[in-house]
Amino acid sequence: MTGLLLPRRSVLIGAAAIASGAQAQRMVDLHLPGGPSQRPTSRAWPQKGEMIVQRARPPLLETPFEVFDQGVFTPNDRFFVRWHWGDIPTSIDAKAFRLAVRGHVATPLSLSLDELMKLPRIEYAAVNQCSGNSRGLFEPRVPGAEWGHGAMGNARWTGVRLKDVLDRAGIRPGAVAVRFGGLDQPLVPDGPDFLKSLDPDHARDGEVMIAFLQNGAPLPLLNGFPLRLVVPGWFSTYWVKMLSDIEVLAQPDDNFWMAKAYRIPDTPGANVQPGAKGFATVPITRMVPRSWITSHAEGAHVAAGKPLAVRGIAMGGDAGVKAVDLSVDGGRSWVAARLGRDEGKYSFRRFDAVLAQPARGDLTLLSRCTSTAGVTQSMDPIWNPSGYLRSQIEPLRLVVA
Ligand SMILES: Nc1nc2c(c(=O)[nH]1)N[C@H]1C(S)=C(S)[C@@H](COP(=O)(O)O)O[C@H]1N2
Ligand SMILES: [Mo]
Repeated sequence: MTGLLLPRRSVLIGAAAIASGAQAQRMVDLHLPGGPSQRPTSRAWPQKGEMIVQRARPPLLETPFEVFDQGVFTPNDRFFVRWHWGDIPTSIDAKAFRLAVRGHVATPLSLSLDELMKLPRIEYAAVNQCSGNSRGLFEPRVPGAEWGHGAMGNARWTGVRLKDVLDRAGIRPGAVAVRFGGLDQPLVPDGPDFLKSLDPDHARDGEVMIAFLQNGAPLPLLNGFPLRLVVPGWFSTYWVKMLSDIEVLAQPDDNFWMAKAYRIPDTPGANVQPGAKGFATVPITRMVPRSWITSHAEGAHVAAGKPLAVRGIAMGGDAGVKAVDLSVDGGRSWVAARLGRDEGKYSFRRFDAVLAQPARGDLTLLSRCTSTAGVTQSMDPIWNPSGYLRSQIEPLRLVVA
């Protein structure tokens, strides 16, 4: 049975395929305010359809936004890709692959995929969103990958509980962190390997998953074949891909990716004044509510003289979607949208509404999500120097003609 779920053959992507990843199909306008806004797309990346190429090495591939209008789940071949280092295995032998569990444990493990897949399975939908999703919309602009809104995706993940694997190894008393590493390597000799940690209690919450299926199929290589961590409700920096090493630590994890990178201001909404310095920081962790209208592109023309049907997607962050409201008057008044099927609290949720006949001229539509935790998106823009956690209401400008 496991042979059906994971290919016995190696998954291979050649250097030539990676190099040709930059071949442009068309240009897409991401409507980024502070600089170049056009990006090329490519279909040349292995196991991927048309993707926006933000960077070729390491691959940073953005999902064209219209994909989010096509369904509540993001197809694997359109799912965004982000790696920190360019040295990614182009071939994985699923038979030879082992997941190590070591460090402050009673019994170190080296698990084959077959052994891992004998553990009880869990499955749920969850949004994988980069901490820097929508960074390119920050004003003033901040350095980093200038993503539009497509550094996110929603999938149904299948795997085993991280808890079950950790309990097999037996975490010893005094453990303070569980650290995860993948098969990718730094390109430069002294570059810090990409490692992320969770608290032992979080790691053992029964929800954090070692996933081997994404939307019912083996993970695409660029999304972490054969195994990745899924940390539902948390930003994807913790969702370590090509997961090969789990190390239980008896001291805090002070590696670069925990202590220096992926930190946000310790202020309400992670917001500081542009140029601010010397503020305390904390690691970025939980996601917050967001919503987007997907039925219309920025600047689209819609017909005057008839009601306007709109639809979109929302996420609650670390909770479900309780409500989505829409406004055509800059947020003075709101109408409730109809929510689509509930696919679970960590999933995207669709919404739609038919708005009263809009007046001719420019029309700005706003959508606002409220999570089941009672958090509502705000109109106030967020700014921080790393361009993380963008979550304000996103205006969509249309022309009624
Ligand atoms: N091994 C490994 N896992 C990783 C990363 C990485 O560089 N190496 N990047 C993380 C970050 S910051 C993001 S946004 C997600 C991207 O997941 P995706 O490429 O499947 O969309 O992978 C995460 N897991
Ligand atoms: Mo990320």
